[in-house]
Amino acid sequence: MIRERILVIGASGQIGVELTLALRKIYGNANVVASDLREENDLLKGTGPYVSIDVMNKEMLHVQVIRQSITQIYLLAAILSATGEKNPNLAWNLNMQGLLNVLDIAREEKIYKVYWPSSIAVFGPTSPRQNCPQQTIIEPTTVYGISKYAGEFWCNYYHQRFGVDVRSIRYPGLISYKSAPGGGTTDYAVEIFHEALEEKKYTSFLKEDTYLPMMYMPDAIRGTIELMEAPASKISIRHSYNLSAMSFSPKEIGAEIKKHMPEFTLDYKPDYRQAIADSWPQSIDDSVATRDWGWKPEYSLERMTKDMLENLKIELG
Ligand code: NAD
Ligand code: AKB
Repeated sequence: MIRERILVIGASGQIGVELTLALRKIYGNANVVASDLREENDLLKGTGPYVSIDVMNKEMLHVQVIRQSITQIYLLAAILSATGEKNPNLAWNLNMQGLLNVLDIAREEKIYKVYWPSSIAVFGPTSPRQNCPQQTIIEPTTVYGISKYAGEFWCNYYHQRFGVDVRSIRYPGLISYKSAPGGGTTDYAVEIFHEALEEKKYTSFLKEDTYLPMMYMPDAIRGTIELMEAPASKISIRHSYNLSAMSFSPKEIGAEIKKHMPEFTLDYKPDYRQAIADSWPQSIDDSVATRDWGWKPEYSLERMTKDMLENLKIELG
């Protein structure tokens, strides 16, 4: 049996913190190496090894993979949709070169498994808006979406051509209380909870009726680990799996928060992120993930809202 040594790249980010902690529970603290360009997140400090890695520096990455005897890599470093529209070159360079560096090293060092997330941002205005299928018209209009779609093809290519066991999920917008989101269009659905508790009001940068696919972080972490632990024979999609949990609009999440905090008020001031949101589907068909490896979400809008408010209240004191 292989003794797993896992490298998480981008471990100080919104997903990275929680995924690293979850992987450490399964594989042991010492066997999950967290890495990032920025400093170690406070929640990770003292829980296991941390190394500073710039995924763009292939040589440095390669040295660390060998030195740390890495058997699996989770690549989370990326520029998200909103930041990407402000700096398209940076988004394209990091999202593409970072992935190619990891896939190349995985091939050369015979890394056992690679995880790389894609996004619902691969879909564009010509994709079906409701229950967007696994395979459909995909014409993204953001640089982030273009980079994710190209990345999906690179993952499939490295699997077909070199046998790299790379697996991927098209996450919807992720909602969490432990670590802050990093420059996406769906970030309003996290900010709204912080502002509700701190200011009792929130101004949404998306219009009230903008429906988007969303997921609570515990579901995303569980889904990621379930995909990575599934037997390779069950994985029919080597591009990236659609995954879904809930869809809601700013007005709907505001109403759900109001059930717990009647004094909460919400208004709207749409900005450049509205056009990004309008280019994405409102809901996702994830039946292929359910069929292949048994995916099933656990959190609804109601359950997530209750959990977010309870936990954030504790965090904010
Ligand atoms: P994030 O921005 O919160 O975290 C990314 C981390 O990568 C940051 O800590 C950053 O410092 C690090 N990083 C940036 N450049 C780096 C570099 N050159 N070398 C090493 N580290 C670097 O992002 P996230 O929300 O945690 O997203 C992780 C992945 O999941 C990304 O690929 C993202 O596209 C994807 N995703 C996220 C969501 C979401 O809602 N959070 C949805 C769909 C897909
Ligand atoms: C973003 O809004 O950019 C991300 C995503 C859906 O990929 N949350």
